[in-house]
Amino acid sequence: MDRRLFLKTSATGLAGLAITSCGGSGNGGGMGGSSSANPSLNTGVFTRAFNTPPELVGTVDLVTGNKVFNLNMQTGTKQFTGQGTTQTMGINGNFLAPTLRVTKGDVLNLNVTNQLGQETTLHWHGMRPPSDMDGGPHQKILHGATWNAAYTVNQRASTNWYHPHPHGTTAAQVYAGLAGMMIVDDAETAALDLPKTYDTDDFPVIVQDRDMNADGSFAYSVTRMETMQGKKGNTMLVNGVVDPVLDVPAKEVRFRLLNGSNSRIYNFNLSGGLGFKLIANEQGLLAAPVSLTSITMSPGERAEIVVDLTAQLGNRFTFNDSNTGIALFQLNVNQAATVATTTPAILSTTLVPLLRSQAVRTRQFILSMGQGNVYINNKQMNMAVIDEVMTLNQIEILDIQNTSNMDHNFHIHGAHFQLLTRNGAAPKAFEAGLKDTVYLPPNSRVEAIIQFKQATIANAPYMYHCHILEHEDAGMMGQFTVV
Ligand SMILES: [Cu+2]
Repeated sequence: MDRRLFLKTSATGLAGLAITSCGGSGNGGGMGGSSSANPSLNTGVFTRAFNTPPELVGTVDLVTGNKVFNLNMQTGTKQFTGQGTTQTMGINGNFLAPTLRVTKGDVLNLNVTNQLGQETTLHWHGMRPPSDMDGGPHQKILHGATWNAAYTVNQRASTNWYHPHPHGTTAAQVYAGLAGMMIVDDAETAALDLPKTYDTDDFPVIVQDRDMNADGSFAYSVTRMETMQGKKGNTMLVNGVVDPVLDVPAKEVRFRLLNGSNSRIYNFNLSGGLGFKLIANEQGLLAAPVSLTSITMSPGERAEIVVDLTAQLGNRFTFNDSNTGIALFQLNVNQAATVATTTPAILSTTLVPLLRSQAVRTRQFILSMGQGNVYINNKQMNMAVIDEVMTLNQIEILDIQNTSNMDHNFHIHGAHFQLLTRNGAAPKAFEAGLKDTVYLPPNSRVEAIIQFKQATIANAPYMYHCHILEHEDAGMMGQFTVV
């Protein structure tokens, strides 16, 4: 897509967002190239209730046995802090979306109605539906229309998410609030002694940053520089709330972390040096827990962590981002536990690593920037061009290189991968396991091994792209078929 067209469609996409009190603020409003001039509204004082999105388990169709979900993509308004009101988008609500809860083997019937007043799509990030049910840029939903996505859950337990994916306007729609979690359960995880009671000891944590005016309304603008750097704001939301406090029992607590931001990279930790165990990344359980004191996450990545608060009754901790120094939410350990859990030392015996020796070819993806544009393999997304043709069931190495001086990452649809190397060395333990999104810091390289197990449907290619959404919209995306 050419640059002017991109800016034009972006502006259209943003038309529904209020830009209130943006004049005369005296802080530059992001002009002049810095990514966000508005100061953070995070206060370090946690007064708002933690928001756990409602869980939607679907209704069982008595004839087919399918699980039916009705999802309404709608507009709304919301006050985040102060008196400022922002026009928002949400699913079955004003901002964000319900957590969809499904089980391996379920046949899903997702009825998605678009009431946004603009074209959209709805993509199941991390799920593995047939390509015509993927919700990518080709499965357009016009305003007023309902799209039915029907597919069988054919993957292990994992924390996934869903968000719009229309080419050129994804960033604005996600920023306005269209994002939700999609959790898959299976027998392997059900049998483990892990925290697993939703909203009691198992919590979604969707982290997003927003550029906010002093009154808490969104100061949405995307300058050319912001497009190149990725839109960032200095105010952090957790499940759509600024400065929330979460009351938790004195036991192991599980957090399903999602970096749902357009472009910000976080490095999360807990106050007081409190460590945690990483038990899963994007595509489910690791073989064994990995003890960490911090974790880096780029947009679209997920991580499930267990924090042991058994001996912490009466104490409070903050969950922080060390990249900005901002405390995102507070844990208030104020309840005695009624049931304990003990995270096992072995989590999964079903992870079968793909081996370099099994790969029949290496396919290169070069993420680059130049003259204010973003590229993969020196090309920009063209809806009419198939960039790569994969062979069904073939095992390949993806050699992914960021040759620019800025952050990127790489997400692929319809398949998952394992890292072989990062900058020539073995990947760190926290990047073990199955992934669908991987961070590429400036001038870095990863090798990932992958098998394409799902043939594409005609006229419905899968996507690969940078998940910095401004980059994706600007064309840092390609399409592939599996035949
Ligand atoms: Cu990028």
